Amino acid sequence: MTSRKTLANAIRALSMDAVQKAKSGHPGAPMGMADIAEVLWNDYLQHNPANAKWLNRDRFVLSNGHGSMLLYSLLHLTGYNLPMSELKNFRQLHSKTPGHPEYGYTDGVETTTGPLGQGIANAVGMAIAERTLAAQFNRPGHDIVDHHTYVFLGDGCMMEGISHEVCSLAGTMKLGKLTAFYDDNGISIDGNVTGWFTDDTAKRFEAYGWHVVRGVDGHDSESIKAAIEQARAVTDKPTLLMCKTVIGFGSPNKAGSHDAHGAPLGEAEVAATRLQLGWTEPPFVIPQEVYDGWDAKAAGAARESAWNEKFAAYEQAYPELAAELKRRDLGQLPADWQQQSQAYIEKLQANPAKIASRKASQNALEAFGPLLPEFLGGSADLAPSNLTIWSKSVSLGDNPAGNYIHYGVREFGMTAIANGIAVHGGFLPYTATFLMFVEYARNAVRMAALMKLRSIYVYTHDSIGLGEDGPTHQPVEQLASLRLTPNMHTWRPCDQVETAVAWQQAIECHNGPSALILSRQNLAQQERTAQQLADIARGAYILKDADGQPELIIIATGSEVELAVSAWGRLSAEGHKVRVVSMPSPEAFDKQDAAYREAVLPKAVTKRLAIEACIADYWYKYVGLNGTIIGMRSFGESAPAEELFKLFGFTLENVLDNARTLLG
Ligand SMILES: Cc1ncc(C[n+]2csc(CCOP(=O)(O)OP(=O)(O)O)c2C)c(N)n1
Repeated sequence: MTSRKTLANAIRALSMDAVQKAKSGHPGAPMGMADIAEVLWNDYLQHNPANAKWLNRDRFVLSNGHGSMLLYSLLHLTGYNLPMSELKNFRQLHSKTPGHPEYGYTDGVETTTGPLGQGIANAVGMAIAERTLAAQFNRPGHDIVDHHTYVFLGDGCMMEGISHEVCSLAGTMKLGKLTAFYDDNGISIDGNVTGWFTDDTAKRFEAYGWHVVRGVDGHDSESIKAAIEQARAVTDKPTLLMCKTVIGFGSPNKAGSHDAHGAPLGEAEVAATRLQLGWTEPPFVIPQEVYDGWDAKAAGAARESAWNEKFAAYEQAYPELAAELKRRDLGQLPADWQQQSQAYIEKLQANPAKIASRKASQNALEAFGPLLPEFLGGSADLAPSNLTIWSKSVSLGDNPAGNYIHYGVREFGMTAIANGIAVHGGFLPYTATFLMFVEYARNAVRMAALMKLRSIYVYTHDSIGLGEDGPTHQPVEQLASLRLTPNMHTWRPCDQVETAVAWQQAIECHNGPSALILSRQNLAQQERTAQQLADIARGAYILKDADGQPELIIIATGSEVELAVSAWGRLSAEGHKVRVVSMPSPEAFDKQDAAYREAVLPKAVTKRLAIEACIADYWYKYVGLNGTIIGMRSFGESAPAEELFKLFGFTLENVLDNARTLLG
């Protein structure tokens, strides 16, 4: 039988050879963590290489994503759809082996990692999802959802602030099936970490309420095994395994040094490492007995078919639950969704109300929530302001089968945890904070967009309209930057009807996250025909119009639509032909066919005015260089909202002045 060392050396050889061939990459971490990975993957990980999406698989996350060759080696060796040609193509265009693991590119890559600290956050999300799904669906004698979440992380992840946010929450939530392997090699890019990272990490995690196993020899399989056993024995706390490893293990001149971190070892050192490891094969050649030692295909198929039998028994006993679990796993909406959501929107249109869009959002949750048990909501300690709790919200703290997470003041952690929940499957996460604090969550928002995740962001207090809290809390540039993020779907609704449509569209969106940009202040309801109601979902539509070709088009979003409509009334009375376009989602509008876009914004009409209480520059795209924008060009101020709207020109008089100047 092939020794464990030889099995681990296969990872080392593949990693150093792939990095060498690519002329870039990180050989050190894969070489250092190879022994740990070998024990975890060969002795513990419950997975099936033939079905990377098997519902009950253990989740594995490489938070130190720079060590991507570790994961690619594991997937290749254990039998996933990742042939050697892909390893030879490491970091090349259209390969399944990009520089960092990318969700959706490679079977078996559970999440995109690379920005340090977010993989551990995603893993916390996966562990929350597993426990919640289990609580919602398992029945006595039927443990259908029952898997572990394992995560590797290094000093970089530990230093990142987000690791504090999420590990603190994981401790509080007692996520007993989460096991983190800390690659305690004492090295980061700049060298030995003693100059910049001297925390007592074990004590830190104990303070969070974690179970910590100290002194794991990351190169001794018995020590690793014993540590994993200890982790599994403690079921009411997440476990951190403090694994002492040597970065670049096996490299005679670069092991233990940052020289092994982020560059190829070099031809001569690769040869010397082969000698030291006793690895005699040429690059990208794995002996059959080594493949045999790693092959997880038969065991994986057996595991999944055993689970399938369990599921069949569950289906027999609980047919409705089983069907519901399948639906949720596939991310499908309930059969009556279309009809019910549409009926709600029509009802709102027929029953006008002047309410804040954040309140309208809560009403939408109240209407849609009963249809969507997959909702797993939460807010970063702003629930009473974000209005994210509805009458059937149940905190996971009170009931493990609940549907609401009190994330605490952890915007970045919350958003990255939601990413983990989304990739786990079975849930539709929504999270919330003030729009301003998207800044704190920014990179996790970007990762959700990059991964095209189904995740909904409720961002309230959307402009200077939040008033007295002042410029620290008043978003200016945030909305535009969300709109500029690829795969992001941004909605800034103008009344309760557009808010419900925004929720509906976000819920139906399967190719990226959606951001709902909501007001603190009340917004008047607009009148609409059935056609106008249907056109909201197209991102922009004609809300008010003139007979024939308009002389002027006013484009507005959210709280500024009211102003545009008032101006339209006055200008029309003066005999001008004016059109008002409500544009809750420019991105959705841009995706409409050319005929629709031309019908709403005819190219011939060049007199255009945009009104939005956020950064002005975004709107040149729609008004052109000769157009006029009433928007923000500075940060806000602390004062009541009405005074601020006056100060910054969001008044009927100013809109009329600008419109008249354009009309000439
Ligand atoms: C948020 C973020 N900042 C910086 C980097 C660049 N970076 C990649 S690896 C690394 C050092 C990581 O050190 P460690 O986790 O100890 O990894 P090791 O050197 O042990 O492989 C840095 C700074 C990154 N990937 N993500």
